[in-house]
Amino acid sequence: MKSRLLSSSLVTSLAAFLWVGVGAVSTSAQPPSPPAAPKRISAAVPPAWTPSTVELKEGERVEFVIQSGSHGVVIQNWTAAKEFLEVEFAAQPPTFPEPAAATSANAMLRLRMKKAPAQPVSVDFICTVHGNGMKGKLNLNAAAPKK
Ligand SMILES: [Cu+2]
Repeated sequence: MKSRLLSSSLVTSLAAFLWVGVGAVSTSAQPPSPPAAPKRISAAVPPAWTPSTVELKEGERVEFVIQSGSHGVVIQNWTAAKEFLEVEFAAQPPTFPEPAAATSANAMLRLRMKKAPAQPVSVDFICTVHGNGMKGKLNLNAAAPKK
């Protein structure tokens, strides 16, 4: 990751950046496959994420949706997580470096795992409304060994 300067400009350029990224990301090693439906994490009352842990592989997506109640989602330590995750959709613009998409809209946030880490990484998230009382985790699978 480059610098703070880059982070601050991400707020305004995020949308454009993402669309460029979606179109431009392809390597000679892997042909692009059609995107599968995103995995789904529901927020409900009493405050909980269901499921609270989701595994992602490179290219997979996860969507945070409100089932009942009022919730938001904050990806913790986004500065590190954004090396592997990108925001595909946010009901409200994320605030970098710690993105928060708090809204009463049904779909809050959709992330795509754009890159696999060399070692498994786990990314914690909490609710903007219920804080540490409503925690969850994304487990990012490590890249498959090169052949
Ligand atoms: Cu909540």
